[in-house]
Parts: sequence; structure tokens; C-alpha cells
Amino acid sequence: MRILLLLAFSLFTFNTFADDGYRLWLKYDRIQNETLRKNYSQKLSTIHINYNDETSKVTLLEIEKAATGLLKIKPQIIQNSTQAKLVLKLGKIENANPEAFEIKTLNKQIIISGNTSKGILYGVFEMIRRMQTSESLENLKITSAPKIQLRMLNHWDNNNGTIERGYAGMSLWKWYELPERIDTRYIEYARANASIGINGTVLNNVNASARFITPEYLGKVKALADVFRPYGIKVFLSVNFASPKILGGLKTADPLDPEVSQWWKNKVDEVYKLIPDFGGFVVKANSEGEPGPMDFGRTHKDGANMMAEALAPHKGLIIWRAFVYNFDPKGDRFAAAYNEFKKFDGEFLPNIIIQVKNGPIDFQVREPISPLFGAMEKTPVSMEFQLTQEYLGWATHWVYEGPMFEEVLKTDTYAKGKGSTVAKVIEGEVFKYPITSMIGVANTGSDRNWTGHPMAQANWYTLGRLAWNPEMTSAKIADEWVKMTFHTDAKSTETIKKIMLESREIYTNYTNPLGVHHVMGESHHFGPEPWVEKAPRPDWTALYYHKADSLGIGFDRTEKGSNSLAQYHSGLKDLYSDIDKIQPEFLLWFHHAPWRMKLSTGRTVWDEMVSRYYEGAKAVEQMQADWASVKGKVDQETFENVEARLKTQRKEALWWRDASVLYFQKFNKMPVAAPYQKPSRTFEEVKQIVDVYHVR
Ligand code: GCW
Repeated sequence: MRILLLLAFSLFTFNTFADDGYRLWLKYDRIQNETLRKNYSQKLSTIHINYNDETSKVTLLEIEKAATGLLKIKPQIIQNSTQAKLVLKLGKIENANPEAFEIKTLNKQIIISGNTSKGILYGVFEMIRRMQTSESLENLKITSAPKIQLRMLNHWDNNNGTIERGYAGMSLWKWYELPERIDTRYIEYARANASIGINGTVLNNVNASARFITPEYLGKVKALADVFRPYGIKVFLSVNFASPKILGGLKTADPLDPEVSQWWKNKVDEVYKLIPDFGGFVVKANSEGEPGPMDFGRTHKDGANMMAEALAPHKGLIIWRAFVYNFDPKGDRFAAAYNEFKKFDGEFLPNIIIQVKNGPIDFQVREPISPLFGAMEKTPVSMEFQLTQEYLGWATHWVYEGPMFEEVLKTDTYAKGKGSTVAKVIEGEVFKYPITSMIGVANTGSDRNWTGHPMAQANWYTLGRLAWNPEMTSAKIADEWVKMTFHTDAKSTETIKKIMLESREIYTNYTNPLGVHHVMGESHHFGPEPWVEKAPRPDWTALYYHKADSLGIGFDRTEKGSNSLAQYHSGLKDLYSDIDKIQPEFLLWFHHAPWRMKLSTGRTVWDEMVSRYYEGAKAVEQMQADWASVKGKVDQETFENVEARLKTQRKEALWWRDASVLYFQKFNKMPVAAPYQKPSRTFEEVKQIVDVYHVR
């Protein structure tokens, strides 16, 4: 009994119960600072609300959850609007954006208002975030509206429960239980997304099974749509372009065949009968073996327009992916998407968005921007980022992606002169796009902590915040996330932020320094495999990209090489064209650089690579030391989880370092210069490690 009492006492006093990460950044643990807690409690003690709908219910529930957790109070709903401390008010506000909100202090009341109940929900989450991050709730005068209309997650989930490139367990969607059983996790998912402004979700893999649009599955999709709707989240599906053949028994899926277009129209009508606010279809066509219009001698334009026509009467969208790269033996995969889509600019129907990955190849560790961001003047392009760490060390490497997203969004396309940043392009500012969108390929799964690596939750959080405002800094977002997630002291908060903000560059250094790219394990994409010289397609090898030989390394994309640089506007092209002026981080993306060429850092290309491999791997030790310093300041379960993963990361960083150095030495025959010591293992020894990951 005494032990039990002691235990109960310690639980209440120190708030140290084990944290499995399930609550994400919405932990709502009691605020320790008494003055703040009292101040907030007073401001939330009574609530008046002037509307009543599905969203108002979840909004009130959220306030109650936050107040009972953070403040240990239960707010009272009252009828008298002048007496309430907090007022939720539906009505026209100055900013006409349907998702905008205002939070204002007026006569000692906090008034959260919006043009829609959804806007108010976002305002409420903003107020809660302020409490979680110890910010003042005095004299508020906040207006906020999303700069991007569609802020989405794309799940690469299959109907058998697996997730393509997923490292956090199985799919969240339990298709075999739906539509009858609604897992409470779907609600937690919706809350988390709404809290960061995400308003769309594509439930299934872009390598799409046609099954998702059968009546059986549509019933399940409807059940999910019903759960998400109050949280302002619309459901989308990825579809298989050959569905009219696979499901409809037609002889063809030719987009210009009237029977085919009629089939899609009927299918779309069927979908909207069940889900009137359905978002639309995502299509991966003629890419990596997926069917598409080119199978029938047609074009991406023909395919997209035919489907868009079916969706238009329902205000649905076609999100057509630009990730296409037919192999051209003389060509450069870098140029493929631009070559395929630029020519159709202006010919797509208005309800079509072209979804473009941030870089021209494929979510590599560091990529220059896709030239399409500066090129599509009459067709909206959207940003596709990848949250799941396919090329970023799966769930064992701690890589905070915020700085990478920020680097991409701040890049200037020079499309309309200086200042035409990628952020401005996707906000629709540069070319006046009528539809705007940013998506993240989800990193969620059935693991209790959602993302496998506890720190990967931050990448999900960041996507939402950046989609709301692409000009937010990753430092600010990291600050919010750490405060909301860890509720720890100022010093530990700073330490965790420091690790986060450095982590992406550290990972880049020990895996892909100076713009080396596509040198990861073949097909599974884990660990180093720069020696892949043969694959089903040459542009799936590593050699195709690094082109190492006795003289140098890197892909010449200047006029003397593939000339893919010509796809950029001159301002950006100029930054990359000159081998002597290019930022070292992008060097090998655009130049075949001599091993012995001196860089601005004072070292030769080879010495600089070696230095980055070694310093990068060593920096993981610093991450470990920094993390060790927060022991006792963050929850023990999370502490140990991250500590263990860092150990693996350290081991794998050394593996990357040694494998890369020993492999490239075969070409340049140059030594590992002091102060670094050559790897103690042989090339053959390191090479073998990767075989573990091959399931072939
Ligand atoms: O990054 C590559 C992945 C594929 C993925 C493809 C895509 C869904 O290796 O697994 O397929 O991109 O984005 O379509």
C-alpha cells in the first residue's frame, strides 16, 4: 500500500509516466508553471459558442481535452456571450479565405472567429499551441489564413495492409474491419492533422490497386471520410489508369475511347453519391510500370483531361503526377519530367494539378529543385515532399527534414525575375494559379508512436505547418514541435532543437557529400551501394549518376554534358553552371569534377569528400552526446528509444563512410589524408553488409 501511495504521489508530482509517443505533439500534460497555468485557466473557464455543427462538437471536445490536460480544469459552456471568457464566433471576418481565423482580445474576452467552423477549429488549435509553448494569451490580435489551399498527406498504403516505403509498421487503415468498425486511431489521426492544418488525405498507394474504387472498398472509404469530415479533412484516392479494363471489363483504357470516358463518368458519379465532398483522384501514369495513356498511343494530357472531365461536375480534382521517366539511352533522367509536361502547359483542364516531387530525380538526400517549378505558367503545380525516409535512413537515422524543405522552398526559380521562389510558385503567387497544393508522402504506420523513429513525428508536423505557410522557418517549427512534444526545460529544448537542425546536413555528409546522388542500396534504398553498375534499367544504377572514373566524379549537366541545366531560368542556371562558383553542396549534381580540383574550402574534391564522410559520421557521436545530456529531462521510454536508434545510426554512418571511401578509391587511387585514418575494414567486408537488406 505504501509503495502504491508513493507511486501515485510521484506520478502526480513529476508527471513522469512512460510515454509511448502515441499522443504526438498533442500531449496536453499539465503545465508546470503555476502562474501561466492560472492565467490560462482563467481565460478558458467559460465558453460561448454561436454555432452548432459536426465541427463545433469536435472543436469543443478539443478545448476540453486541452483544458483538462494542460490546466486540469473543465471549462463551462455558457449561453451568455458577454460573460464568457472565450467566445467561438462564426461570422464574416476580414480575411475572406474560408479557412482563415482571427483570435482577438476584446473586453477581456478571447474571441476566436472564422468564416467557417473549420477556420475556427484551426484558430482553437492555434490557441492551444500557444498554451503548449508557454506563449501569452494577453492582448491577442492574430489573423491567419493558409497560403496553400490543399494541404495533404499521401499514403502509400496497399489494401493488404502493407505500406510501400513505410518504416513504421502496417497501414493505419484496417480495411478488413471497415466500414463496420471505426478504430479510435482514425479520430486521433484526424485530430493530429487538423491541429497542423492538413485538410486532405490520399488513402492509398499511387501504385494503385483498382480495388479501391470497387463498391466494396468505396463503402470503407466513405466510413473514413465520415470520420475525417468534422476535422475538415477531405478524402482522395489514387486510381489505377487501367481500371476500366480491370474492373469494367472493357477491352481498352484508351482515354479517347468514348466507352472508357463514360466508364469513368459513371464511376465518379458512384463515388460522389457516397461521398459528396470527395476530393478527387491522384494518378501515377506511365511511370515505373504503372498503366497510363501512353499505352494506347495517347499523352498525359489526353489521360488527365479525360478523367478531369468526369470529375468537373462534382468539383473534384485530378492530381496528375509528374514523376515519369521513360528511359532514354542518350538522355538524362533529370530532364524527363520537364520534357514530358512543359509542352502541354496551357492544355490541361482547370481542375488538374500537376504534382511535382521537390527534385528532378527522386527524393534524394539533397536535390536541386525540379525545373518544372519555374516552368508551368498556366498549369498549377503542387509540391510533393517525402516524409517517409526512403532515402534518409528509414527509421534508424534521425533526420529532421525541415531544413531540407526550407532549402527547397527558398530556392529562387527566377521565373518572373528575382524573388520567384518555389514557395511563391506553389502559393500561386508567381503564375496566379487558381488551385494550390502541397503534399507529404506520409511516414505514419501502425507503430504505437506512429512514425517508428520518435523524432520523425517532427517531419509530419513540419509538413502541415509549412503547407499553411511555406515561408515559416524550420527553426521556428522545430521550436514549436519540441516544446509541444517534450514539455521540458529551456536548456534541453535548445539541445534537442540543435540536434534536429543539424541532423539533415550530418546525414548528407556521411552519405551523399558534395551532391553525390542515387548511390543507395538498389531497390530497397537503404545503406550505401555506389557500386551498383547493373540493374533492370541503367537509370536505376548508381554508376549512371556518380560517373566516377580515374579522372573525376559527378554528372555533367552543363552544355558540355546533358545540358539539363538549360531547363532552369538563367538566374538559377548561372548559380550552377560555373564549376568554380557553384556551391560545393551541389557540385556533383552538375559537374564531372576532377578529383584533384581545389574547392572554395581549400581542399581538393576528394579530400573534401573524405572530410565530409568522416566529419559526418563523427557528428553522430556528437548527436549521441547531446542526446545523453537530456537524460532525465525527457520521458525515459522515449529517451531510451532514441538512444538505441542513435547507436544504430552511428554504426550505419560508419558503414556509409567506409563503403563510399573504399569504393571511390578504386577509381582515384588517392589516400585518406590526415587527420583521418583509412577504414580498418576491406571493401569486400563492407560490401557484404548491404546483402542483409536485399530480399531478392
Ligand atoms: O521513390 C520512388 C519509390 C517508389 C515509389 C515511387 C513514386 C510509389 O522508390 O516506391 O512508388 O518513387 O513516387 O511513385
